Amino acid sequence: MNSRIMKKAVYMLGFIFIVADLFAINAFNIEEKVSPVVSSKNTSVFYENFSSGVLDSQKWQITHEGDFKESIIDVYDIDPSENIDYNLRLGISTIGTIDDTVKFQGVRSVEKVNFSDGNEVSFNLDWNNQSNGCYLTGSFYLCPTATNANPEDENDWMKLEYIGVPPGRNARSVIANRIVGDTRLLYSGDWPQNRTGRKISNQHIKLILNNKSFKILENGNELYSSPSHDLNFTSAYIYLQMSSHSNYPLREIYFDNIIVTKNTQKGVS
Ligand SMILES: [Ca+2]
Repeated sequence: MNSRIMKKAVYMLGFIFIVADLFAINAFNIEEKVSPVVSSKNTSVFYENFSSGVLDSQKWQITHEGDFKESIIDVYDIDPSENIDYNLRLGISTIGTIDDTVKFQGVRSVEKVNFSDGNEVSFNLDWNNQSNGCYLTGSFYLCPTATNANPEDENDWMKLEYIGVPPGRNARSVIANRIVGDTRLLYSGDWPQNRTGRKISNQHIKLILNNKSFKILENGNELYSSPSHDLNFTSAYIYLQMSSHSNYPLREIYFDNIIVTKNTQKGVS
């Protein structure tokens, strides 16, 4: 091979490497960034940030109850910029549906999560700045039984729920459980004395559970704490749910960063 051909070959190889590098950089840029919140990936017993861009049927089962005009349960990039932030998207339109029923939908974890030894469960619920969130709910359930319908109809569970209050820009929060069919309201803020609710946005929730007690933090602040949770189960399916009354246009909420980690603290103070 003469030297001119050799030079050409070297230039060509260099060009190929530069192009390959650009592709690699682009591939890196379009990956979802891992937030500091989820830095515990390696120590978690359950971890979901939806970064694959699709709903993983090995991890999640879809749940439904009632009739819909339109139902969306998918993984969606909510970041309006060129960055990517995949979330679980739940959306319902109930225009023209049956008047006297509430419609429920969401996902349930395929596997149970054990929280008997002081695990922490955290997630983000983005209320999506509702302009009319009246009677819309976004809920998180721990429930020891599997259903593909509404977990609220099961015999045992605990839930944290946000409910949109009229005229629809604010919401309130509810913590409740059901033990052998007996439903108990644990927390409702200052509802119903104060009916205006409060502004919520992207709520970061952490539940700290052990064999007896539990505590719920909302955006780093304590929302509820009890020395005894009275739950008769120590492992449960995670349900992420939404509900809507009839005759509302399409409304969407988002969940992300569902993580269960081993709590290294002893007990809950
Ligand atoms: Ca995500």
